[in-house]
Amino acid sequence: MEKKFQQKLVKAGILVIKKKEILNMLRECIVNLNIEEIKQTCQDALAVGIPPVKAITEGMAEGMNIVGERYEAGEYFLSELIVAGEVMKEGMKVLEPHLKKAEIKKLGKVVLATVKGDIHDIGKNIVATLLDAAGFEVIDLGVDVSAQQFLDKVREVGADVLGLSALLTTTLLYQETVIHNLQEAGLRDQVKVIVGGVPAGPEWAEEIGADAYAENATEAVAVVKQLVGA
Ligand code: B1M
Repeated sequence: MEKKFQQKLVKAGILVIKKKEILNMLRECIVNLNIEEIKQTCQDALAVGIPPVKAITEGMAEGMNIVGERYEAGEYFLSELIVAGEVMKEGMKVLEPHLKKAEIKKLGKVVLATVKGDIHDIGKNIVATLLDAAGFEVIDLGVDVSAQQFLDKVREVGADVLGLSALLTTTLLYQETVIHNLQEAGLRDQVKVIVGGVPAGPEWAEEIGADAYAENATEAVAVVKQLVGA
């Protein structure tokens, strides 16, 4: 084998290992609540060519899952959940500007929020960011949003899609309430509804009369595109 070619292979191999290492480091920064190093690690990820979406979904978000498991196991407490959320948000500050943005927003309008009683917004924010980057106009209403607020905004902006995020088994039920209220208000036929969040699933979406479910943010973009026929 030609020496130059061999060297290229070695370089490529090293780069693959480096990328894996940095994805692990991103995960570890979240798990170890390492707010000092998260920004630099995100910058390192970009420097070695890890796409920002991958750094979010296969790095930091994986760390969040581990934090959740530790919380469930009684190894972490609420304070750790809060700090993990802050560490992830710091990382997002570095990665978000590097997500490629579609120049013209013409795919459709999406009203999105976390439902009433629920203040988890990290996953919902990622969904919003990726939809925005894919060319949707995203109207993010934030967290703890009531059915009335959803309805008002859908009416006001003529939304094509309504996105309901819920992370708690208790607040999951509120997704159904919003859909019910849309029906009552005669708006259900005008807007497609997508639901998401850890306790949701395709069966749940079907049960409550949503049009779609997505497990993660990248899937959400694909699903919302389908919903608007893009
Ligand atoms: Co909370 N929390 N939390 N928490 N928290 C969970 C959800 C929990 C599973 C932890 C656990 O026990 N393992 C548990 C829920 C249990 C249950 O209901 N079955 C829980 C609990 C119990 C609580 C409190 C009740 C704790 C307490 O006070 N005793 C409390 C509730 C507060 C409230 O909302 N009223 C609470 C509070 C918090 C913090 C504020 C401290 C913090 C949130 C900070 C913030 O969001 N700004 C927090 C955190 C960080 C978590 C975990 C650890 C991580 C959530 C997260 O950000 N994940 C979480 C455990 C876990 O999920 N494994 C947990 C990373 C994020 C990228 O993923 O949010 O799943 P995720 O979003 C994904 C997908 O779900 C999907 O795409 C996203 C990106 O890929 N997706 C959508 C989300 N929304 C979508 C919408 C879509 C489509 C896809 O279309 C519209």
